[in-house]
Amino acid sequence: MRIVRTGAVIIVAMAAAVALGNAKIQIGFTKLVKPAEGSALAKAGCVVCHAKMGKADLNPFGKHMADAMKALKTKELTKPVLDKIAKLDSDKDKATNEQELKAGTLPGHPKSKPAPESAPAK
Ligand SMILES: [Ca+2]
Repeated sequence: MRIVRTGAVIIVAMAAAVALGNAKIQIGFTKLVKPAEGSALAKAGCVVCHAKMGKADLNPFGKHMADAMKALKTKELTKPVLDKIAKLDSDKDKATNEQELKAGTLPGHPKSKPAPESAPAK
């Protein structure tokens, strides 16, 4: 019984640590990207990088970000991390991550993308 309880405490503590780590990344993201108020990006929260709210699974943008953080040997979301993945199109919707972040759309979800009229006029 005691072992089960200790195991449960460890699992809860680990989940809290993961949630805190993600919150730190999310705060860093908001500071760096400054998503426009009311945009899909501002409202998305965890879903910017995760497949679903409250789930550990990363979407394609989250995976690229995690790879970039690993390559740069950091556990924090920094500008060099964002710069490293700026030119990628993580969700393959023909808009780069940088374009999506500027437009306030979700770079990890192909159904969320900048409106075509936001492209520069010729
Ligand atoms: Ca995209």
